[in-house]
Amino acid sequence: MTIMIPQPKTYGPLGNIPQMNANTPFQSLMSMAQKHGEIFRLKLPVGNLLIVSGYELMKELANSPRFGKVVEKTVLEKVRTLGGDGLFTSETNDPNWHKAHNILLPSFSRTAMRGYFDMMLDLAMQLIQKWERLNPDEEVDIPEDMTRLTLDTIALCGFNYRFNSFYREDSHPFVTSMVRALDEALNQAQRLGIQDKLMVKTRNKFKQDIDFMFSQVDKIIAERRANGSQGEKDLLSHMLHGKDSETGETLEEENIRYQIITFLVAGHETTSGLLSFGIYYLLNNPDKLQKAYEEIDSILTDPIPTYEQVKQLKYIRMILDESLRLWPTAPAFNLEVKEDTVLAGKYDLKKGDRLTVLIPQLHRDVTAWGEDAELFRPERFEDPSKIPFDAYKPFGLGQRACIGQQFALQEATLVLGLILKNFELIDHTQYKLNVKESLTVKPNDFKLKVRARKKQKRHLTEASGNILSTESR
Ligand code: FDE
Repeated sequence: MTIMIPQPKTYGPLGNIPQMNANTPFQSLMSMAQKHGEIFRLKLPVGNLLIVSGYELMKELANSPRFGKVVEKTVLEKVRTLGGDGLFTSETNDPNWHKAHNILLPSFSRTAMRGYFDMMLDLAMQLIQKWERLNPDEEVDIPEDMTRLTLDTIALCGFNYRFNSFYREDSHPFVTSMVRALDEALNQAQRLGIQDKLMVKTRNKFKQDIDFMFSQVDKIIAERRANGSQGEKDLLSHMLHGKDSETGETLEEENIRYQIITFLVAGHETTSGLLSFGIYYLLNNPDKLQKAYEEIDSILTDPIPTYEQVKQLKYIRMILDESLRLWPTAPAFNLEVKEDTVLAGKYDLKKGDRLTVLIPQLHRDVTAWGEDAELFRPERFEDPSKIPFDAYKPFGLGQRACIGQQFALQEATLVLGLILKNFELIDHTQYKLNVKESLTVKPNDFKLKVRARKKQKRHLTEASGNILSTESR
């Protein structure tokens, strides 16, 4: 016997629009999920959606070929104007997805990460140096500086290009165009077709921004082709020379452009949001912060950390894992039902139905995480055998899971480690979390002051420890 999938009350032709806050759609969905449960139906101008957030259902969705990623008609299709047939916005049955996936997988493997370490460190040190030079009363905008860092890191590791965001007040022109175009892509997804057609000026600007981005990236690719490789270890050199192990084919020029734009889009806000949430949670959990400082002080003993040391930062990694649990910065992904089927023995689904997995709500399912699911507790990730993996999907699933996972985690571990090694963070506004949404989520208007850590004091306590031990001898 199957049961009806619940649906919140609809308002005639408006369907469920009145329940959606246009600025915080994910948070609207989260509160509806609390009310309507593991799966519910929504009627929106873009069509009917099924919103899924239950552990029991995910066990099946994550492990069955009856479900697979689609580039849905709302948001991803708009982002496709920028990302083309790059990895993120291509369909799984597109030959270019397979080719690029095969060619790029080794570039994102765990072992490949060592090759990016020095470039990541270069940008992390720029952040540290900027903060060291601030006057005591100056504030740092955490998400803004984290975005400078992650964007510059993916550009340097991606195609050996420096946006030099720490040396400018305003964004690099490419970044301005990218941010504006992404914003407009999201706005288009929310506007009705007719409204959209009327906005001629906005549409022209959108086209200009995209043309500008394409021309800039094409120039970089052409220059690299012309000059040949100078021993760069970046993604671009892998893309120019890599061959698909199945077919022996290489990537086409236009596809390489789309991949580069894809990495910039996918790799910056997600990782910067992760770092911002991590810092937010540490400040609000002093005992965890203390534990993090202890790990940093015992492992990052040299001024410049090594790749091996960063790999040893287990507690920092757990902090990031737990931050991604409470606020997975890419908060949803979409699956299509491949054949008529029954989900979890109770819900009828039809071929072509679209499922949206609402990750933050899945990550708070008490049946997987326990009654304290809302609490920040990195210790959940201590013992891998105790992690309910089907209820933990910050990087999506299956073959379409995030290719940048190791990259993002290595970068974030290094940066959070270096921040804690060098600074004391001061929450002078007693910040209350307020989550801002775009394609990703991040803390809105989150500002702190930073002070160099009093290394002096540590030496003093160490010294007095010595005195004590001499005395007690
Ligand atoms: C992807 C991804 C995902 C899935 C989506 C869907 O399904 O639709 C997710 C969920 C994610 N991703 C998430 C994330 C988070 C973080 C922190 C990140 N992410 C990061 C990064 C970095 C980089 C570079 C990246 N990322 C990238 C990417 C890509 C390319 C993709 C697509 C893949 C395929 O093949 O499809 C993704 N990412 Fe991420």
